[in-house]
Amino acid sequence: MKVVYTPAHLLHDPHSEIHTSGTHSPFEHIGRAETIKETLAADGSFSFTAPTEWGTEPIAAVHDPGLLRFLGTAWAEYQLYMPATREVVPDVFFRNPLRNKMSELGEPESINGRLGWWCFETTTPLTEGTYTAARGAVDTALTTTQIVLDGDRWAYGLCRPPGHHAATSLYGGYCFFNNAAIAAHHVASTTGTKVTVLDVDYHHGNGTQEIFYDRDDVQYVSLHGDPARAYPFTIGYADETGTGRGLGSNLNLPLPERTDDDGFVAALERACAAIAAFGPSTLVVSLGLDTFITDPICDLAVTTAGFERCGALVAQLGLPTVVLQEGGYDVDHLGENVRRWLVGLRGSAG
Ligand code: OKP
Ligand code: ZN
Repeated sequence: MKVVYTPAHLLHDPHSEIHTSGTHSPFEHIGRAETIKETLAADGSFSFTAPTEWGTEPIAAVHDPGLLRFLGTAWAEYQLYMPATREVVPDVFFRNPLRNKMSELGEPESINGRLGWWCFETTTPLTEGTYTAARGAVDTALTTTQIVLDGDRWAYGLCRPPGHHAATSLYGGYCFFNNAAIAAHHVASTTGTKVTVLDVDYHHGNGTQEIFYDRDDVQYVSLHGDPARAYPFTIGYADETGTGRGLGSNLNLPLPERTDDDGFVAALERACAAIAAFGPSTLVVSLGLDTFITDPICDLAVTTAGFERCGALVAQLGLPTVVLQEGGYDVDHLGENVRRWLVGLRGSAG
């Protein structure tokens, strides 16, 4: 199986994150991608390749061009206002009720105002190299997709930073550009065929859902911690099934606390049945390993053996499969959990 990796992710290197109302070392850090790379390299059966450059066009096909522009210049602009800041985070967010009964406002002018306009939460710092790293993750996703479009049965893109919380016009949740959505749109738009994004990360992929919510050519299916208790709290409920032409092509399967291997696999079986009914040409998997039993910020109880079962179940769909990295924060087990999921997927096919 081919693995797409770029060291560009090392340029996104925040030193702190706001966590439980205090500061904490970031859960989403460079060591995550490095341990995955090292574990897959040590296995010996994965072949590594670097991404090619895809430019901004496939990003602008999915995201607001304003978001793309903002992320490209925000760190440098902030330095003019407040130099020598390592992490740039908003201190005010635009919320609709602020301007209740008033005319709609566009993007504000000042850098602080714009941060709160394009970002939706506090745990996604911009650093000097963040934009380059985020562009690298998109290139990784698209190169992995191309490998599958060119005929490989599956491929794995070691995307970092992750992507599934990034919406059309918002970044947040450790995500800047929605790698999986950009990949899925690329397949749908260049082949004219249907695509499914299967999201098995612990967190609901609010960005991916929002991007495809009114479309019938891209299905979004997600297993995640119930937003009644889990991030992102205001989206990811079972009654969100799509709108307009997209009605029926969005499936959320919220899961209770401590869901174990059997519970997760049972939900994944439901997901796979819905995918088979939709009939996509291609599957894009948003692969998060933060459903793991000892993940520091999540509360499900999937084991390493469970991840292999999940990969094997997804393989039974018999679809060309683009696997893209999302979350997973128990770094001591992350590499092995990814490896086992991919071993399950490829089975004895090598
Ligand atoms: C990204 B992905 C801990 C709370 C973190 C953001 C979670 C983003 C998860 N300080 N909030 O879906 O794994
Ligand atoms: Zn997650």
